Amino acid sequence: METHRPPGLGRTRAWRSPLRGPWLTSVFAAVLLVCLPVIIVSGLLSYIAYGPQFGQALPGNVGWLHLPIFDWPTSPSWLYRLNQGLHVGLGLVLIPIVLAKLWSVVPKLFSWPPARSVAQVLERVSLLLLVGGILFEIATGVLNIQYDYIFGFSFYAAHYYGAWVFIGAFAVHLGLKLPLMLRSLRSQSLRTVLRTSRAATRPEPLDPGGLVATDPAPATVSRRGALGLVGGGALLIAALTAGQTLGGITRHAALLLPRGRSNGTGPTDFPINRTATAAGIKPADTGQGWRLSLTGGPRPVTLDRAALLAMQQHTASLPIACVEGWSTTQTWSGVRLRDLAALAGIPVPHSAQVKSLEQGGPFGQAILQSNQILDPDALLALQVNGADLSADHGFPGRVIVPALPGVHNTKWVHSIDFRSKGHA
Ligand SMILES: Nc1nc2c(c(=O)[nH]1)N[C@H]1C(S)=C(S)[C@@H](COP(=O)(O)O)O[C@H]1N2
Ligand SMILES: [Mo]
Repeated sequence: METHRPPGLGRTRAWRSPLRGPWLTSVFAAVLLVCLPVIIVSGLLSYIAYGPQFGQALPGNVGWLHLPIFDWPTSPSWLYRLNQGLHVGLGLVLIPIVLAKLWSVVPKLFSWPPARSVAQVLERVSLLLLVGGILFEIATGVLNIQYDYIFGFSFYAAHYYGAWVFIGAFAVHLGLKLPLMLRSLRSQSLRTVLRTSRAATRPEPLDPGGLVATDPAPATVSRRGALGLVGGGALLIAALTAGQTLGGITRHAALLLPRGRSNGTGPTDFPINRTATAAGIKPADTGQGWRLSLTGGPRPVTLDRAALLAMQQHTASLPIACVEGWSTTQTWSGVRLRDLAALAGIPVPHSAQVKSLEQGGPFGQAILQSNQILDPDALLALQVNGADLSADHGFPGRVIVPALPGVHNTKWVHSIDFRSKGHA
């Protein structure tokens, strides 16, 4: 086998950087080891927040990959905002570190002979799933937050199953490599590396894993410089991203994002996910003739906007937090959902189905849990920041519930069907 090594493979002249070695790889690995579990857990929590118990988490039927289901809480109100801010924000920030880690182990990709033992074949398959999995999750995630649906499959299904492929491979990889990572990190101190200039940069001692170059070229950058470059890249992405979650003036720095900067002026200047026009809402349907119907009780109740405004109004400062990471906190006023439930004759509903004037599609309807209806801050909002809702933000009325994923804060509400326990 050794004599049949194709030119350019393995520990050869092709990979001559004197920076490569177990220590450098382990530094990147340690950062990923701390951050990836946060991304994994927040991703899975987001799935639960969507309400799989109502069949409204995507993908719907995941067989034995289903997650434990619990009622997503309504408090703290920023829970989903934090969850998605971490998932999307940290996911983007880690991209330079993932790329650096891959660069640091690239000779392994070409190791020769390709299959020395069964154990090695298994390890290489797990690496394929690991690297393929993370690149797939990054690619689908980035395309999704940019609303670039160039792929011909469901983003949610792909991202969910891709995540499980990655999680499995990550667990295997961790089991195989954790001791080596810890040993390598102890091989030299970060402080020493940060004090070493380019001229004084030497390769790490040759390692059995084959990361260190046998024929190293002179250093063109110090390890400190390389760490600075990767860390700087991560910080730059953080600076260009954080504004979409933090809001306020930081929103103007969110240059990478399709939503998140300016939407006109005045009380309704905050991000719009889909405009009324895009959703096919006709002004005629939201004018004088608009009625809200409440069903599920002994008899249906129909209210116009004036009747709703005549009910007790409640004001709450609540975020809209989109699954795609952007969020915005505004001051909403309107009627409590629990008051509407009582009016409909179901004071303690088990769930409620909210329907929009926009029929069908992923946004046309949403089902709310009992706690999401009964929370004192859960509203059918009629106004925001003291002004009537704009057409794009859901006039005549929209749902706004603490900690609810943005997508379920239905705009242009048309009807609410309150359901008691045992409803089919
Ligand atoms: N009817 C309807 N409701 C909707 C949407 C929509 O497209 N149509 N978008 C949802 C999504 S994905 C989010 S994040 C929020 C955004 O609200 P905003 O556009 O007022 O910021 O509204 C939700 N409610
Ligand atoms: Mo959203």
